[in-house]
Amino acid sequence: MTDDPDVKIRGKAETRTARPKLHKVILWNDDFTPREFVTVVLKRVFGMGPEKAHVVMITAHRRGACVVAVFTKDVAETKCKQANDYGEEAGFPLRFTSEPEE
Ligand code: TYC
Repeated sequence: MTDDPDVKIRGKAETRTARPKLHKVILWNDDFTPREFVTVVLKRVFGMGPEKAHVVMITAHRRGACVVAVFTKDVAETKCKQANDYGEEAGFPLRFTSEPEE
């Protein structure tokens, strides 16, 4: 028996369900990165269309941060690095982070 909520009990046997936690990518606002640059990065790295990229950018701008999307841990970390590298190469403090979903 177990208290782990990821372990489901079916009948007499225990069935372990491999359900790796998803990780959310968060975009943080700053005072220096141009809005247009943020939307370009969202389109390139996260495959967003222009409207969605604008909504995510403006949400981070107004509220301080915005969840971009959720991915497996590896994909979330890779996309954060790609997006942060774009900002760094252009000399902007644009910052994406990732963390496990609750
Ligand atoms: N606040 C920036 C500006 O006014 C734009 C911006 C939006 C930067 C979202 C980062 O995550 C961000 N130029």
